Amino acid sequence: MSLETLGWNGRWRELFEVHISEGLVPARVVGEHRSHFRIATERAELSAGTAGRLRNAASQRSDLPGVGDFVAVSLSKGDGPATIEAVLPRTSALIRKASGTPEPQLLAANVDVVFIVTAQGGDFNLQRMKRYLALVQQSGAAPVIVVNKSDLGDEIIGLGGAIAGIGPEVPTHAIGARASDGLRVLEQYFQGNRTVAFVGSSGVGKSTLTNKLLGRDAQATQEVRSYDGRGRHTTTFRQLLVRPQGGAIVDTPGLRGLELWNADGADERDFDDIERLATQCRFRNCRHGTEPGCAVRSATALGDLEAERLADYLAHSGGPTRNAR
Ligand SMILES: Nc1nc2c(ncn2[C@@H]2O[C@H](COP(=O)(O)OP(=O)(O)OP(=O)(O)O)[C@@H](O)[C@H]2O)c(=O)[nH]1
Ligand SMILES: [Mg+2]
Ligand SMILES: [Zn+2]
Repeated sequence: MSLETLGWNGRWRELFEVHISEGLVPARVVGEHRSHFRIATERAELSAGTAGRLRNAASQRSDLPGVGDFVAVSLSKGDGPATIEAVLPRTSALIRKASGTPEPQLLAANVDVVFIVTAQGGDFNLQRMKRYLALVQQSGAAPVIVVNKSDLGDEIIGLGGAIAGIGPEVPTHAIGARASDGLRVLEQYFQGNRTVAFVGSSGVGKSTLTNKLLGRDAQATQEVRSYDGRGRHTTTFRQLLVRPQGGAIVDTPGLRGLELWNADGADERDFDDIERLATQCRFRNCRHGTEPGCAVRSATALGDLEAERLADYLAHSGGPTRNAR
């Protein structure tokens, strides 16, 4: 795969020039995991760590590499992981400054367009849309509102005034991802190998739309819960997926933190996301305290899970906070 398909262009070539003499290779970060990154170079997709020098120079966590970053890497001679030596200056940065997280969290870098995805059938919430819009407007990327699940009705489009009130200049498209209804209009946003990130509540169909626009089933999707129509936090890692037709998609997990301030506070009471993470802990009976290989603690450290929510969960489940004496 050529770097151009990944969004590489004259700007990046120029910025990378200083690293050529250092023997470094250009790459894009396509995945962020607990202990490592996945990067794509012109030749291969590889695992990578970050150079200590880079970690020491970062004044905050969002300075460190994240999904979408173009980076300069040194390849290992053997089978070992590559090392990210430098992050090229970003054109945009989608950064969440949520309550409860210790530091600003980088959701995606070098994103040109963000689809703020909502869905017919009860997801729409004007306050939440405004928070998403603020997040995008601060990032340097262009916002686009995508109303999914057209087969379930047209109540949101009927509320046209409310959406227009958010920002009249924001393009809004009604689509049905599952039946591939109206997807062609979205192609324009990928032109010139641009990168589009999808944000929105769990269950609105971000991964379904990702798969349709990629033309393959790259991402897992899951039915919303029958009793309240909410999603199940199926996507747990941010990932950049390259489209064979050009352009890239950053699929993201539903942003719990942005929903915490819902008027009804309902989101604070269910912990599906934490229980899902807990299935990845090394020990079945992990109490998410000091156990090694705890996926829940790792998610907190990565900023994917708010420390506040974890504390709330532990208090409800009788975890280590309650029992710590
Ligand atoms: N009725 C209807 N359902 C859809 C449509 N698009 C997606 N869905 C369904 O909505 C459910 C959730 O879809 P996902 O793509 O997993 O949602 P997501 O936004 O990625 O959710 P998270 O990964 O949890 O953040 C699945 O059962 C999809 O089949 C649509 O156009 N109409
Ligand atoms: Mg998903
Ligand atoms: Zn654990």
